[in-house]
Amino acid sequence: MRMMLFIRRFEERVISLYPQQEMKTPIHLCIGQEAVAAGVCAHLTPHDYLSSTHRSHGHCLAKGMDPQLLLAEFYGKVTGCCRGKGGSMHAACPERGILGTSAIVGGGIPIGVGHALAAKLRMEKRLSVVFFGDGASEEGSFQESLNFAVLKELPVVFVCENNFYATNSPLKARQPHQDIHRRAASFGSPAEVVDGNNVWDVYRAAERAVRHARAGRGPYFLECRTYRWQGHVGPNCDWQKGCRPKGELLEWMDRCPVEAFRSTLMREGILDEPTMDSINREVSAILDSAVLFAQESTFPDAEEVMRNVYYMSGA
Ligand SMILES: Cc1ncc(C[n+]2csc(CCOP(=O)(O)OP(=O)(O)O)c2C)c(N)n1
Repeated sequence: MRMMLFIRRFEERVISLYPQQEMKTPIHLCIGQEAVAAGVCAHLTPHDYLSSTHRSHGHCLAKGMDPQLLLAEFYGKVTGCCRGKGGSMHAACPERGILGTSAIVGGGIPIGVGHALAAKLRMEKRLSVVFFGDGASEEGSFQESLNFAVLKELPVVFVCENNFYATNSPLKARQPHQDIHRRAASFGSPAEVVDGNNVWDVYRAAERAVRHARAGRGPYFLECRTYRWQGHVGPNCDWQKGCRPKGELLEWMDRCPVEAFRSTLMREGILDEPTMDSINREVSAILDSAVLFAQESTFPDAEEVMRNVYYMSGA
């Protein structure tokens, strides 16, 4: 509950601060999709690998990344996770197993499989979890990666966040059926579909997947059906531009993963208002100090441009 709320509040802060034009990065928000990040990452250790996409804030936070490092990166500051050079689409946090996220659609999938291969060859007990979208599942790298992971029995959990859109293109206009897990199963990987807005369902499915991969039985595929509330990129929603029907958005907003879990916990007497208030206050305080840290940090100096960057001199 706390992690889902944290991701939601983190992104709401970004929405409220973005118009000040101090953040030097495009942003792809995951509001509406929090249950997938929280439900899957609850099973991971800091040692496990995670790879992700242009829409990675939730995954990185749920994997334990410090929000200060992420926000400072958005502001282009030297204290950011990539010293201000990566922006929101290229978050990294090696000490939490996030070696780098990729804005190349489908690009993070083979990289995540590579992490799993390395872990297996080194006989390390660590998993690789790969988050990607429905759009990425249509890239050749998806097919090749799945095939290779199954063939080599690699410890990798593939998590497809099927939010039914790639930029503005709906899945139903791109594929004859919407069952991405069926395509994964055809490679011989166990594959299941879950309600990605139900954190408890995601949690239990991820538990099966992680147990399978940790036991050395090869990859496992999860298709989590969910929905993003904001537009593809930027702080605003996009239904007014005709990118998708308002009714569809409202239906999914009615199924808010954060609110659904909060009310279930309340109904079952596991959570009460005072506890919820104190979680809210705690989250707010962490975000206040992260924003302050990011805003007050300095910009990188000019020499930083070439530091840790691979380039060919004279080319
Ligand atoms: C190889 C490649 N092709 C196209 C793009 C442009 N692009 C950026 S995001 C995106 C859609 C991705 O959709 P999906 O994988 O479903 O992720 P979502 O944005 O829904 O989270 C596209 C086509 C890109 N970044 N990389």
